[in-house]
Amino acid sequence: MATMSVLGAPTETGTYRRGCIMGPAAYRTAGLIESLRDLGHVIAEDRDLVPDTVEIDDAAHAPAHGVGATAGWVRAVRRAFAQALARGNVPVLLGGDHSIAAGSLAALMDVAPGTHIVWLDAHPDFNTIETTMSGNLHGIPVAIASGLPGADLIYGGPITPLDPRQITMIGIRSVDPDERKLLKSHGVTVHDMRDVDEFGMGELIRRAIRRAVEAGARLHVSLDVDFLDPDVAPAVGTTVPGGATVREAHLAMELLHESGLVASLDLVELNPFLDERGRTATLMVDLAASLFGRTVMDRPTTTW
Ligand code: B3U
Ligand code: MN
Ligand code: MN
Repeated sequence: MATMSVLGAPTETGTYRRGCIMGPAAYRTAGLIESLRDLGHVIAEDRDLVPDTVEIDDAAHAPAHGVGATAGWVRAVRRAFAQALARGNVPVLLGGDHSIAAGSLAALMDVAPGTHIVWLDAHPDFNTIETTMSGNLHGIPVAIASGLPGADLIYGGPITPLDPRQITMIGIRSVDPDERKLLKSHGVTVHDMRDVDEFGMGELIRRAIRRAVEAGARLHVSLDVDFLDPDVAPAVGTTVPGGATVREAHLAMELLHESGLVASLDLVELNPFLDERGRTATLMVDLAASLFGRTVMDRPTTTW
């Protein structure tokens, strides 16, 4: 059983669409804390973070917007997440938009630099402050945590960059042209939905686990609501058809749990304003429960 730090980051500065600010409250309303406790985990802290005050001239970085505000959140998340890791806790970061993962990824590299990243998302979020076309900073966290342009600006100081070869992305189905080039040149393992269809979710997750086992690494899971198909998870600003099913997502979580390697989690991009009677929040809570040990029957699914 784990001791956990539940850290809320109610932010929406990385998007144009409002509503993610309600994410942490919706997870709690959907029973996240009780679900984790029912599994035997200890919740050592459960709080919302407060962003740093960062003065940046946004206009100088257009089309990027909300740069200073996002930097303030990223820095606060990085500190709190690193502190939780250093205490030996499992941090569970509740977004907020995905820009805050720049904080969790940097914290991981501060405290546990070998950690492998399982990025479950419709998007790779591998734009830089220079390549972003939308200007939405939820599209840049992986790139800047890897030290690409925008890192100095957002972090305001040095980071230990994430090696992009430590990342496995699954569920990808929307990639910008420059982003595609960057993913290839940096050696990120990207499994698009075609891979999911062709090889199956179980096999792709097993490959990510095997890679981590071979490297002696632990795993961080970053779960974007839009990894899921919008039919089952409508509460997200950037819906992309053709996402993971409920069953695929649960299988991914169960296998990751059984690896025994998962040491931290981001739950991001939930926009409760767009939800239908809490169904997306509830599904995300159920997936978190699977990731942290809930099973239907009391047996492991398989081995790798
Ligand atoms: N790649 C696009 C779209 C996007 C990224 N992340 C989300 N949407 N949620 C961008 O805006 O950078
Ligand atoms: Mn994302
Ligand atoms: Mn996404």
